[in-house]
Amino acid sequence: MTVTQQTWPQAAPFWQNWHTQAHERLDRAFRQSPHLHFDDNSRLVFFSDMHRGIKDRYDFFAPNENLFLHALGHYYQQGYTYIELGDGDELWYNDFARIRHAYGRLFDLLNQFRAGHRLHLIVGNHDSERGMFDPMEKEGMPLHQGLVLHHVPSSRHLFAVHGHQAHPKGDRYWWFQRPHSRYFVKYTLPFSASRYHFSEPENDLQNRQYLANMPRRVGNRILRLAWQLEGAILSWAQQQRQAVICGHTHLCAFPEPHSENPPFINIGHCSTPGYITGLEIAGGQLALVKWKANETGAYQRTVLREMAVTAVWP
Ligand SMILES: [Mn+2]
Repeated sequence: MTVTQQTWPQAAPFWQNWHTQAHERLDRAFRQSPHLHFDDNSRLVFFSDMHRGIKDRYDFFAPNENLFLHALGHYYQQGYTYIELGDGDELWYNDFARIRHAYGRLFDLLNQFRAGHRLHLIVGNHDSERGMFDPMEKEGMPLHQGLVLHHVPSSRHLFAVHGHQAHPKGDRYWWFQRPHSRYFVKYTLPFSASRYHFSEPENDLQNRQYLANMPRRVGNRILRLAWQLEGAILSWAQQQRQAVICGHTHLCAFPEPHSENPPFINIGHCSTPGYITGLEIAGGQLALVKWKANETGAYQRTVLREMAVTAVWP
């Protein structure tokens, strides 16, 4: 398979070890995930990686709040079920109570989805102040490791998971990593305000996304871990013959039409000011979408790429 060969030199024991451990964690997440059945009348929408903070200078979702509320409000009106695919909240930097207070309107909307049994929360690494497999909840609502989506008419499966399970070291050092982020990294990276802003994905994903506001070569060095991590998920998807929908790396991915590669979808993120990306499943179609303001300031939705659910395994 060409995709993983680019990112995973077979000879290096480190990579093999990483993939073995990543696959074990993905297996475990898969076993712990509840199942959700859907058909061609179902409407599902996924967003991830808002990293909601407390609207301070480290909260890059704040400028997107109205855009996100507009998009999610649209899906609420249209009868969609909302699946938050991890890293909704930035708990490495903040306490949940303060985030909840800063984003009252957004949590009200989430509670409206919840009241209609139309909300599912999937855990991301930043949703937890503890280890990744520790039980977690938000306002009494459990966070799941993932969600196994069954398309009833075609009996095809899609596995929705945040994707941090494929990180090489897992989160063995969470007790160090979380406080280290909160009390050190946050204040000592003068470039942090621009560091994780990503270039905007264009129609049909023609461009490769990069880290904006820094030289391309420097950004690519930082992104290398993201590409390698996706390589670990791809090889798991291939071995398990399991289509995957993930987030975590903030980089959009969607199979090309008639592609031989395993169906691997990354829904992108919502924490670069100016645009958000997500995934819709409706009418038996998967569509990677982008929302942003047009020249007149009106919020607009564009489909970046789409395919039929039945084309997931050709
Ligand atoms: Mn993440």
